[in-house]
Amino acid sequence: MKINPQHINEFNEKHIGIHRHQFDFLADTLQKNDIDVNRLVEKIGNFQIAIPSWALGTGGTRFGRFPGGGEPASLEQKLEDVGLLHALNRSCGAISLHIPWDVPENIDNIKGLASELDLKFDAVNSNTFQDQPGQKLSYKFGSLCHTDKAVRQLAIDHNKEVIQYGKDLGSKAITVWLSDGSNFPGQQNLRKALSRTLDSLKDIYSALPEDWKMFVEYKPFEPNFYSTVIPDWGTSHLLASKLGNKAFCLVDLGHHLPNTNIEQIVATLMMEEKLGGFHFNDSKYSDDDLTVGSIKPYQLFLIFNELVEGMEDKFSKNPEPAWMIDASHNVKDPLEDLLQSVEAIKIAYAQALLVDRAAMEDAREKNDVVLAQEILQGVFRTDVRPLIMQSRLKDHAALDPLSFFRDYKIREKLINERGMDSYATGL
Ligand SMILES: [Mn+2]
Repeated sequence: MKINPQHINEFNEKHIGIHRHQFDFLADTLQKNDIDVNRLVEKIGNFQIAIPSWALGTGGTRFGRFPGGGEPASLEQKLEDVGLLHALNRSCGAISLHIPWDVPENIDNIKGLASELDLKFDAVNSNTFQDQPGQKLSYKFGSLCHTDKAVRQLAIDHNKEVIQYGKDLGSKAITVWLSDGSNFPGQQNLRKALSRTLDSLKDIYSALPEDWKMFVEYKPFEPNFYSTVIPDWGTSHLLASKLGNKAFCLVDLGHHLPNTNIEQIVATLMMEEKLGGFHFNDSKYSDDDLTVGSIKPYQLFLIFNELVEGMEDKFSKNPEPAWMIDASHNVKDPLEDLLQSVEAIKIAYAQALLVDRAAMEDAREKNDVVLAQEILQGVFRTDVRPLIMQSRLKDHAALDPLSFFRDYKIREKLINERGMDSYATGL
């Protein structure tokens, strides 16, 4: 199904009155503080977040799955769902594919559909954490780190194949996340496992086109519970540094132990010009894959504060990171969840843009701890939603995408079209 632009106009007409009132009040206040509101709104509108193909279906846990119907059953339908989101908020102009869940059968058709929906292809993702039907060798005891050279080669070849699919589609990066590790002490020679992983990554890296990037993701545990080969940002950074200047670290918010200072990791990686990609989600305990900003919105803001600080520093050579949501859970409508996630990201980004950097630095130079906190929290407590709505209004998106989704019964229409039993490939 497609969104009729006329319906968006009608919807916005209905809500424009209250929006104007709220926006004018905020814009007036900001302008009195010498903030260029038009520039701010433009920046917020330009910020695009890629949607992963696996977030479009209901997620599951090892205990079960409760799909709500109308899920995309093909790659074409996944693109259509991201197209729907993008039409609603004009902020999801890219999709991140996962091979082999999303192998394109006809590249030209897929590219044509993507351009029709105004979508780009973000980083492609390889999968060596599960065996595929008919696969001759198993990843049960690892992939790029495996003791058997033939298994390592299978995983290397798969990654090179993923790069080839990405080249055909116009992607510019590959994300490598490994589940490799061990469940029990003594199971794995930790030093050799890391060394073999580095060698395998070097082989994949050699197949990377000149204008591509490789993102090395890390995770402290799960599915392996004693050790993972790339457990933390330090190991990811070590590998990315040894691989070369096309390799970068990828920070996934859910891939940290509780209370890790993620904003500091972001700052460190940006200092080293090695922050390449970002996976947004939220969690209470670890890799919970909950809606971005649903549990720790202040942490999200503090992370964006460091990201914006790094991005606005004209001396920083860190490339603009690839932004992507990486979440998938059991109880919400996946499209509603993604709309909420994008909104939370935009709110944190907009707030970070509002931080008075000069005043912050001044407070820091004077060791005025109280003032530094006041500046940060003053921004965090500002309701910036009218700025985000204004950017959507300018971009012909829905003022309130979630309300539009419900008012126009989009899920019901998708269920009518695809049925209750359509199933999205993924976890
Ligand atoms: Mn991730």
